[in-house]
Amino acid sequence: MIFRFLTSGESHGQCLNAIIEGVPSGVAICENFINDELRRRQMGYGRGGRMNIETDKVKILSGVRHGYSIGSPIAIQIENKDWKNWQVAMNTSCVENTKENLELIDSKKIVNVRPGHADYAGAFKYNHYDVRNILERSSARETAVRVAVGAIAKCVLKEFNIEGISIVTQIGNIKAEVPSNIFDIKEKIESSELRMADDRAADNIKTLIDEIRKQGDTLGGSFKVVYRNVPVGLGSHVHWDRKLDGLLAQAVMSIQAIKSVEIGLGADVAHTLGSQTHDEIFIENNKYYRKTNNAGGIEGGISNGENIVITACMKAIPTMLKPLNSVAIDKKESVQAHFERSDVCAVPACAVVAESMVAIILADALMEKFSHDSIAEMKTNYDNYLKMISER
Ligand code: EPS
Repeated sequence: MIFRFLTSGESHGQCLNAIIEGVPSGVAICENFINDELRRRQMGYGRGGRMNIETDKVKILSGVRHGYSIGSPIAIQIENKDWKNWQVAMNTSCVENTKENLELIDSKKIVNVRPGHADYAGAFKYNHYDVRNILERSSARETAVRVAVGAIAKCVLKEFNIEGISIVTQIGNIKAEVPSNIFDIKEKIESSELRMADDRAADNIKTLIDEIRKQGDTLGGSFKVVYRNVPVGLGSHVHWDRKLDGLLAQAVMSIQAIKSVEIGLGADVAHTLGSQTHDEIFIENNKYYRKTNNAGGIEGGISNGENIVITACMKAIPTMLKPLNSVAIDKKESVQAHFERSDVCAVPACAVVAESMVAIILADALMEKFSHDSIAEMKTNYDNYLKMISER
């Protein structure tokens, strides 16, 4: 990959960090835009108390000068406001061995693993008896900094007029109607607490979330991410690890709690005839076009110029007030799973995270195809390529 990044940070640690490498020089990057993206991720009906504590803001520490990338690695940081409540329990240094400190650290220790979370497998893999050492990093808090990285990828995409959107399609057993051109209703989606355009479904879902919260349970759902103006020719058919659909699926699947990722028709291809699956190609005034986009904009691992359409499903959050049967990994006893403040439903937030992950993969694919040292060089190559394919 050319657009590479690593993140660090624990959910209740001091901050989240990322170092991003590969961003071409000359890309306009401003903190306000990144902060707007961070705000979008923090919204959503069904969130827990944590979102009242955090107001995520990015600090750009390097790689950007006077609002433009300079080609060197970009370091960013998001402070955890909740850190002030965790300075003893999560300190990176040894804390004083006072009775008060020891009791506090002990009160934050978790041994009753939550089924569905990384607790159980992580405890064995990393040899921990306090699964806080696992959950602090496996927490979806990490997605805040991914959205900041995605915002920088979006700054690259903007230079090529490529833009994305996400919409929630289902929460629990309630499906929402999704209009065919969701870009036309962008404002409606952005102003909806559930990232939906279907008011009736949204009202029913809010009632459902309230009920499920009272029951001490949680909800999952699904969402769609669409990107438009993606040129034909990103990704490649020649190797498994260069296929655009494979890269997108991995990136979206890597988001906490995602259990399925589909491109275009997705799972429906299993029962759809070839004649109903493949998007016929037409020509008019020397221009190729399609009437359908069942392929979700990707054929043979290469973008085909149509919108990139991805649907993903998020499982219900495993931290539940009504706990499941589980085990204590210290005493080897049957217990109820641990509960700690959490969200009832985070599907709208997850949709924004997926938009960000898709932006990262598309920006990377664009850089692979059109070079990546400076945005000027990239644009020249891009324009030449468009001219070349239009003359064929
Ligand atoms: C999360 C648990 C909750 C969520 C958190 C993800 O955090 P806390 O334990 O502090 O209440 O709010 O999500 C975020 C903090 C976030 O920024 O999205 C978990 O266990 O995954």
